[in-house]
Amino acid sequence: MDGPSSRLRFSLFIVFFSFVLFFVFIPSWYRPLDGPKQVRPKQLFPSSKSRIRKTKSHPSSQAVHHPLDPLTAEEIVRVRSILRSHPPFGSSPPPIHSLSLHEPEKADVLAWKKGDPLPPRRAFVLALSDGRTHELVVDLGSGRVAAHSVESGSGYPPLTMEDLAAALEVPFTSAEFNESILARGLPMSDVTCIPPSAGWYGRAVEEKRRVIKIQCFDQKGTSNFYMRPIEGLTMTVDIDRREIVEFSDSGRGIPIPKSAGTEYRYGSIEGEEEDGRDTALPLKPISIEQPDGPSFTVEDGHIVKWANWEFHLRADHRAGLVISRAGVRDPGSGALRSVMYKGFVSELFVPYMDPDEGWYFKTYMDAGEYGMGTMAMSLVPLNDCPRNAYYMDGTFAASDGTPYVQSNMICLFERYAGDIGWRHSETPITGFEIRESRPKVTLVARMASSVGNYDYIFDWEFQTDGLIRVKVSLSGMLMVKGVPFADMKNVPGKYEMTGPLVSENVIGVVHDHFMTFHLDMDIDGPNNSFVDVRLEKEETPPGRSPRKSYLKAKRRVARTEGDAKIKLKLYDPSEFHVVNPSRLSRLGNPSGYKVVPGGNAASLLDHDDPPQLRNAFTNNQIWVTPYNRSEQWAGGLLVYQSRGDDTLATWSERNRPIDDRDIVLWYTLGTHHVPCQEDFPVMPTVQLSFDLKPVNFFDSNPILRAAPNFENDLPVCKMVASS
Ligand SMILES: *[C@@H]1O[C@H](CO)[C@@H](O)[C@H](O)[C@H]1NC(C)=O
Ligand SMILES: *[C@@H]1O[C@H](CO)[C@@H](O)[C@H](O)[C@H]1NC(C)=O
Ligand SMILES: *[C@@H]1O[C@H](CO)[C@@H](O)[C@H](O)[C@H]1NC(C)=O
Ligand SMILES: [Cu+2]
Repeated sequence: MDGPSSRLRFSLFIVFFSFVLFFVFIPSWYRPLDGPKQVRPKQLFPSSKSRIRKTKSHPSSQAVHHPLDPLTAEEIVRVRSILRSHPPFGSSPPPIHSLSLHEPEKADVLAWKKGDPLPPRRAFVLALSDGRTHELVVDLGSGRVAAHSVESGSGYPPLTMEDLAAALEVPFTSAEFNESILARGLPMSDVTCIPPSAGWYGRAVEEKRRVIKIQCFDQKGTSNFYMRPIEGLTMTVDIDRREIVEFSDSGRGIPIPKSAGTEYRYGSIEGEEEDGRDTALPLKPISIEQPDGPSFTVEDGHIVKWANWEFHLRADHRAGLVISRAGVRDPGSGALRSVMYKGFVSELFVPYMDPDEGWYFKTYMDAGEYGMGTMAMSLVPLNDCPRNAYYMDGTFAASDGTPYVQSNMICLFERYAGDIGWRHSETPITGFEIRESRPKVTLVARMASSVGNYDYIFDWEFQTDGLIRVKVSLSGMLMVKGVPFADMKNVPGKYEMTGPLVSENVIGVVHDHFMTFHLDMDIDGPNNSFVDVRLEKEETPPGRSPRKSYLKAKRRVARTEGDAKIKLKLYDPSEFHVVNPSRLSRLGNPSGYKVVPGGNAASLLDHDDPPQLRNAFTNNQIWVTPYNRSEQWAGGLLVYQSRGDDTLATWSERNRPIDDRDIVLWYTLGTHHVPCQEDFPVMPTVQLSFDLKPVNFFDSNPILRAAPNFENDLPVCKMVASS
């Protein structure tokens, strides 16, 4: 194939695609790049007719087949009309901040079998009226509101797109803002702003109203405006009254960093340096071919069946991607055995480490404040997911209750990364001539969420040996701070640098990322126990052995929540098992899965620091709670400006029994991020993961009988001349 022309075709494709992406991206985050003209929220959400796109590729996605299927567009429309005739709301219901499936009782879902009538379809709605959060359960069958209460705890529901869009307009009507921008010599048309959440610090200005911060950037000469902060300019905006309640401008002496070198779009970066060298990497195209098609099926829109796995997959506006009813087939009995009732990312916590006026509040809780699904844009085919991927849409509700489709939000694909499933070869000295090896092929369900500057890629990777790897990859832009220095040698010793210089006049502020997963493990049924299998050093009595010490694995079953608050320790190691004490293997071992931590980090903030209080669920890496359908969101149901009165940490204070009953495992994956020059202008992905791995679940290696690859089964695909 002719190299340069294929590259041209590729770049045309990318240009086309980035146009599409840009178009989709406008409603979600920031003011359009063509300047500060007024954008009415209504324009951002066209009527349901134009937003509902019935995709030909997944015709069944709009019908309901399973109790856990997400609400369809038709159901969302019906919820809206039921709310409109709900007397307390009159004909105009207040803005809807959350509208999603109200899951049937777990017992009803477990009892349901394909072909049975579905349990009643219900919607769970959070609406905000006069600063009070209304929690409603809407019954679609009867057309009635089945429950309606007004929340009394602290915090507000997730922000709506309209909240964000409206808040972004506020500065552009302010004379003070106008004056600040003029003083910097900037034309208003070059200013782009973002709406970071304000956290909660108990300040008077945050009381009894919803506030958000607005900070701005100079977007001249780049699409990567994040790298050009107008430092020191921070506004606190009352979201509902649409007015600035605090204005702070302390950074007029700090230059706006240059635009050169900040661009990252393929079509905007020259492939050749001035000296004529082609700086593109010498890599030939790569793709995985499946000449016989994929080995998985997606039945009824949401049931994924692949190899020995079966699970329900759906999009959720808050969690992004939800895996339910995951089960694996036992190679011995052929039975489908339950592993996990439900798994999803419950909350994120991203605290920045800078106490300045314009920075202290940056302690984001992305799932409960913005919504990981709400912020998940369409995946980029061939790049976000390989050619052999299948795509699934998300159907969500806008704040006026009209449905819209987040197309290609989740992808599902088989992955062959050249890894080995198991192997053994025998050295000839034993007299055996053995070379046995099996390839490792896995199935990945993926979603990528762009919460402002950052991109979070969530993978649930299923292996045929029963292991589930949960992986989070971080990419996107750093949240950077403007400083007066272009070079380290000019930084005065007393100047407080809250992060390394990553470009001229730009520091990447040190911060953490924590992702807390809700893992409702149901190993062979709901009643499970959590076992801490501690490795302890034993010392040999003198004379017994030439060895002085060895390790012993000691099992301790956690009786109450207090026994299962785990801080990871390298020199006091344990395995963490979830077992079914009444399901014993052939050998009498309880059937189980263990959570296997990978690289991780813990929050080092003071426990009484307001952001840590609100995110006290990161005080331990592992928690175990008894199942309670109301306890889904680790940071609380209402997270925005919450005070930490409804978190996993407060629930666990009850110290409830957790032995041999339905339990939920919570795992927090984290990293400290000390930025470096390579993170500029866009970060290469950083991957973090943990595993859920069978332990005495199978009677022996479940992939013993897996076939090897043979040359004949793998035809080499030849390029067909097509144009
Ligand atoms: C900003 O200030 C300029 C110069 O004083 C003025 O012409 C313009 O109308 C102002 N705009 C707003 C939105 O106040
Ligand atoms: C379930 O959790 C909620 C919130 O923590 C709590 O109010 C309720 O009492 C719990 N129910 C049971 C049965 O423990
Ligand atoms: C699980 O344990 C509870 C008691 O904690 C018991 O009431 C229930 O019947 C058990 N369920 C099963 C499926 O064994
Ligand atoms: Cu980071």
